[in-house]
Amino acid sequence: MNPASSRRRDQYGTSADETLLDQYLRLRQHTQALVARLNHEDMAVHSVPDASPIDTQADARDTAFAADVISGLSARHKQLPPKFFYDATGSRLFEEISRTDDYYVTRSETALLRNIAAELAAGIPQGAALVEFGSGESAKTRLLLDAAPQLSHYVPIDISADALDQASAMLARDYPQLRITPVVADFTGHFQLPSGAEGRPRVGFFSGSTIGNFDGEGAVRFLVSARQALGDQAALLVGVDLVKDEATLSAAYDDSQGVTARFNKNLLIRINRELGGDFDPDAFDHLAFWNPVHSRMEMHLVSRKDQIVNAAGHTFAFRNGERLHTENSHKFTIDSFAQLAARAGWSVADTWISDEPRVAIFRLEPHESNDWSERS
Ligand code: AVI
Repeated sequence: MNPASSRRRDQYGTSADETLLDQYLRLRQHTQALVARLNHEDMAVHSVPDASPIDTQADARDTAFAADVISGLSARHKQLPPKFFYDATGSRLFEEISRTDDYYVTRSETALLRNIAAELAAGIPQGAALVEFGSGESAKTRLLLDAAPQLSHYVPIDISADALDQASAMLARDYPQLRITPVVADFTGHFQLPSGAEGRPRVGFFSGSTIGNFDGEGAVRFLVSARQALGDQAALLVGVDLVKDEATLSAAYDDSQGVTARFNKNLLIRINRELGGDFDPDAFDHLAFWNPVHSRMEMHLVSRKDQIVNAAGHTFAFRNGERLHTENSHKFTIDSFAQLAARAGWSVADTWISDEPRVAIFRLEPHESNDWSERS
């Protein structure tokens, strides 16, 4: 019997696992009931360019966070979805990462976007809506907005209300002719666009290699949802990180200034604050490594000792050296990404590649045949 499971039995007896499962299932049921009550109008945020985005799903998201923490920390291989990195501090730390010398992804992609902005803009129809998934501080968006004044609507979608709030206010000031309709939503689940984006051509924008944070099935699900939300006449611009040498990748996910380590540990601080946890972030080490089998960088938090941690009303045992898996960041080849897109009903219409360290931007268009939904 391993020490973690014996400790858990000592404290809770055999029924502890059942209790955990019961509580998790109850929480899940509660979350599903909350989400089920939301209708199309609730999911959309009505256009108020210079006001804070309306967040109608906050309760459901809080409950989902607790449920995911309980199930993720109870699993045999402890894990948490990376979407929970992005509270206000996490979003700020991510912006800080993207300014480090080691994290090339943002720098390479921004330079590429700047070079090809006119070409991208030439493919955007008059009066189109730009729909951005995971917009953050919308820094790269400005390159598109500047190059494509024919855009009439901008729909930034982000899980972080704080980031969305600030970015929308700044954009409303700088692009007064643009109708901005921010949406606070978890776009890894089902989402619908606000009514302002209906009846006009739509261009999706999913930059920053965020698609790499999904697993294969999650990426296909997202691309299918985007395909449904954007419609048949849409285009989708996707920024993707490419497979490259291990040293460059490892430095990017364990930067010499330690910002990525703080970003990773901030997840524990968020659990402490929002779910009454008592994690000691100093009792965990940041770990990042290349997994060639799955073509991805992985991030983990490694327990520095045997320890018991409380969070979300539950108790979790960590063994010395035990890992909590916090993020996968998949890296693609041109072919592997085209294959992924095809599974979701998209064809690659154009590909642009940056200077070293190389990232790519794909312009996707719906397959001509209409049978894409059956393949999802
Ligand atoms: C947001 N996402 C694409 C980043 C990535 O590269 O996977 C998040 C990140 N994790 C560590 N550094 C940056």
